[in-house]
Amino acid sequence: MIRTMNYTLYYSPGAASLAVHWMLLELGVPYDLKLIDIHSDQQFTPDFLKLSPRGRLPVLVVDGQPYTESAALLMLLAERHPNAGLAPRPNEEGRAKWLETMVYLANGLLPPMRDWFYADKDGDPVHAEGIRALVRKRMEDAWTRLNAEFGDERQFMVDGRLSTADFLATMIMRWSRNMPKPATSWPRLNAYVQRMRARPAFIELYRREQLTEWANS
Ligand SMILES: N[C@@H](CCC(=O)N[C@@H](CS)C(=O)NCC(=O)O)C(=O)O
Repeated sequence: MIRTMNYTLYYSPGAASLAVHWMLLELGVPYDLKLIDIHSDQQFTPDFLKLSPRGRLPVLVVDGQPYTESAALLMLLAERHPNAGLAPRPNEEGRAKWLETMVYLANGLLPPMRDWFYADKDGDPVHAEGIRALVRKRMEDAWTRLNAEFGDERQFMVDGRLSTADFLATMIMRWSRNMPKPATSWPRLNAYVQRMRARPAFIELYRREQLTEWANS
């Protein structure tokens, strides 16, 4: 039984922390927010490296213990707040699809998006253009597939219900906004994004992270 609910999120505006921040707002739980500006390399200060040894965001401190990996943090929060219904429970309808979708997003889409932004830094800059060309193909194939899966009726990533997968997927779609073909070039994904961005928690997230780009007009 979980006795306390004490959260501190280390974030940088628009970074992989965004999905976790959004979920905390959807849950309506109290949390502390600490800004680590990755554009001024604050992720490499000795104090932050104690929390996240690779210097990566997000970090969520849960009851005094730091944890990383956005997808895992979303799943952890869903588990700690089961009544919010942001993940199907074991044996509940949609559970298998939810697991599949979370792993697909974390395994199939987060790594190429990191490569899109960090090809020069994580690898040899000589190969960066080739890496980005592959990422572009992977992401466009993914958007094509997701767009087809959405059909005309489906509202959410896991049919029939809002879940952690929506915060993760929307964040990844947001990161594609300056790619040659962003996710919103696909009509059903565009409609999905419009719905997700209209959520009051998303609007509040933008206010708290002081984001403006890629909002509903
Ligand atoms: N798989 C990780 C990716 C974490 C990640 O790469 N975060 C980026 C921001 S989006 C970061 O910390 N960048 C700073 C750096 O690598 O120096 C997650 O989803 O949490």
